[in-house]
Amino acid sequence: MATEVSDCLFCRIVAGEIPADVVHRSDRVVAFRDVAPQAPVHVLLVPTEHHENAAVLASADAQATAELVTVAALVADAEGLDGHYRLVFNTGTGAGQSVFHTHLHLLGGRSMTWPPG
Ligand code: DGP
Repeated sequence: MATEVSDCLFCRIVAGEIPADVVHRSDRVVAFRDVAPQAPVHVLLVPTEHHENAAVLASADAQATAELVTVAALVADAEGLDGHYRLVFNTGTGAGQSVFHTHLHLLGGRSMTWPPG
């Protein structure tokens, strides 16, 4: 069962209380399109249980952490990205994290530069 934090945006999307364009759902992971896409394909993969960031999730639930990555690969295939995509966990405000429920960004469909901004 998911642990829900009532004022968490992504907990509310997981619970279906806030609409989202969901592309994959399992017991542990929900994937939905980012509302402000930074690439032609921009999907967020979130654990159904609330954890503040990727490191906290990894300490609490290694299986869910791994599933974020494996589901990202499935979604990338379904979106026709042909093995070319970027996965990003922003951690902390200084790194651009704005929603404090772990989420893995899947970005693809355009060429990407390095370093990221
Ligand atoms: P980050 O900045 O790494 O914490 O990423 C948060 C992402 O969440 C950002 O790319 C925009 C996205 N986002 C914010 N609010 C919503 C929402 O209500 N629905 C959806 N689908 N995405 C959202």
